[in-house]
Amino acid sequence: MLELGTIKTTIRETMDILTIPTHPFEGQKPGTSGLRKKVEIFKQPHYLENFVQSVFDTLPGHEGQTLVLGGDGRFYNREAIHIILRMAAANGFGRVLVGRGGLLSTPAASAIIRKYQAFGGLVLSASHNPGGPDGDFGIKYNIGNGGPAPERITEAIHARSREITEYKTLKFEEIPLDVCGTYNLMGTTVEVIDSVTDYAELMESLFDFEAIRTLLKSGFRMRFDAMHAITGPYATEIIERRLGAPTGTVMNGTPKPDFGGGHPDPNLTYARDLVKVMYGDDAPDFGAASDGDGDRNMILGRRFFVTPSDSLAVIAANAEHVPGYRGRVTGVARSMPTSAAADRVAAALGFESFETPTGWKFFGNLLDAGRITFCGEESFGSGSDHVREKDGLWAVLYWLNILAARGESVEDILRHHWQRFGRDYYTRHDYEEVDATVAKALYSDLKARLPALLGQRFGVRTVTLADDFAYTDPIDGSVSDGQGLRILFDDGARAVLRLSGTGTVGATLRVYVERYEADPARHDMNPQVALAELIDVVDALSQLKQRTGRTQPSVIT
Ligand code: G16
Repeated sequence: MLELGTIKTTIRETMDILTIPTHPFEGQKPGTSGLRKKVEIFKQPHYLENFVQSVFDTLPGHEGQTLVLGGDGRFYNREAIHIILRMAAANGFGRVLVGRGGLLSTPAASAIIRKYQAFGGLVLSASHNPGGPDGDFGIKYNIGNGGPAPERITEAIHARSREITEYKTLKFEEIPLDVCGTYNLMGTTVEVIDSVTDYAELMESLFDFEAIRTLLKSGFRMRFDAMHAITGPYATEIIERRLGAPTGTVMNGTPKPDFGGGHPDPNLTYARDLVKVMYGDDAPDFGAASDGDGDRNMILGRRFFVTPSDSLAVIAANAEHVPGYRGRVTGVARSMPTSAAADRVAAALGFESFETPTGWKFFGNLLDAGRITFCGEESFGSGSDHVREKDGLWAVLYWLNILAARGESVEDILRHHWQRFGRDYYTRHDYEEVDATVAKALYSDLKARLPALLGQRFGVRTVTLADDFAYTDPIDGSVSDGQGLRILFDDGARAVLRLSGTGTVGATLRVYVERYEADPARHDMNPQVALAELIDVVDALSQLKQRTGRTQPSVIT
């Protein structure tokens, strides 16, 4: 290990660039969406710096270019922003666009990278994971198309982090992050920008704001839960100021470093405040929530939950109501564990559909090539080619646009959708913070059993395919294997088991099951009942409950 603390100095213009010796840290491997760890790990001397330098070292040609920088405002965001600003200047970036207060939602960061044709961006977030001193922190690099870096880049960053011996920074007072303006950081221009206006204008260019305004004036009531996270200022500007919803429509709208002590994950378990309103007496017509960094969304009607898989299908099926998408849908993509509902829409309406591994980065090539217009995941993410991230508020506005155009309730829209395309019953069971060794053994044991499952019968179903999902990108031919164990049955039902790539404690096992039901007379079942048999098959094959010692999943979505 190198001795830390010996500082070499060189001169760049009028200031000292400090070259700080360091040593590699274990485990700086980006997961499904960047590097996510406990705050205390990130706060170790040199930890964040090593990762950032590893990113810069793998980006040839970044000198003189523009970097976008911002985060979801969680604990340690501000310190991290200053560390990165100094390093970006010392590494020769020409300009850094930083969100005011160091804040940028993930979709806004993507929009800013694209609008200002930046070289790339660093987004500080651990998404929906809890924040605060004992919570999680995270960082990821987005490329010039505005999307998460593809695997070949994240692998190069990881490789670099394993051999790093020094990083560059400089001595500089902190620049004032809370005031928009342009500052000279010893030769690098730092622009503190307000991304809310840019983002709101992008949304106005896609949706029929006039129709939504009329809807909101007509007695239609809605609530949006920002979960004390980054979307608050964006939602307040768009939903309350520009669309005229009453003050208070946006709940928990002030971002807090610890998300008010909550878990900023928009699902029925964690978005408690919203769920209480939407399932209470006198519930509004429409409810929605977004997560820590603003890229996830949950859609609710009055006492009615829309699964993310169904939401994507409804979005794809209703493009003719939405000005930004009318007449120009080329295709739709979903992650492998997401239900096949969107595929059915694509087949019926005559556009392409794709099945990619979990992770938004896998949509980037298809979007860039114009092969898809919409994409989404079961993990409460949906988006389009307007940016290269999933976009929580975008989905909410898309739904409002559909509601305004169709004049039906959320529930009626879903019921009519199922009548037309059939219903894909779907659920996901998560087992969080499982002992990592137990989880890995369980996973590899099931994987080893897969070949023997072919042709086996489970109740009314026979296995037609059992494999570890591998994906060949149709655009660049790159292959990503080991993406999740799947068991397909002859009636179109399916069970999937994956290890999450976003948790920070132990391992999270995810079980996803679905089955198709064409008959509208059978569209009223409780999904947990409709899918109980399939859940039992996964449990019997993997011995999940016995091996993990869990009787219940931590979260059911
Ligand atoms: C991230 C990724 C998504 C992925 C989700 C869950 O979302 O961007 O593509 O579906 O994690 O991944 P996993 O199942 O591996 O935990 P986010 O909102 O956390 O950035």
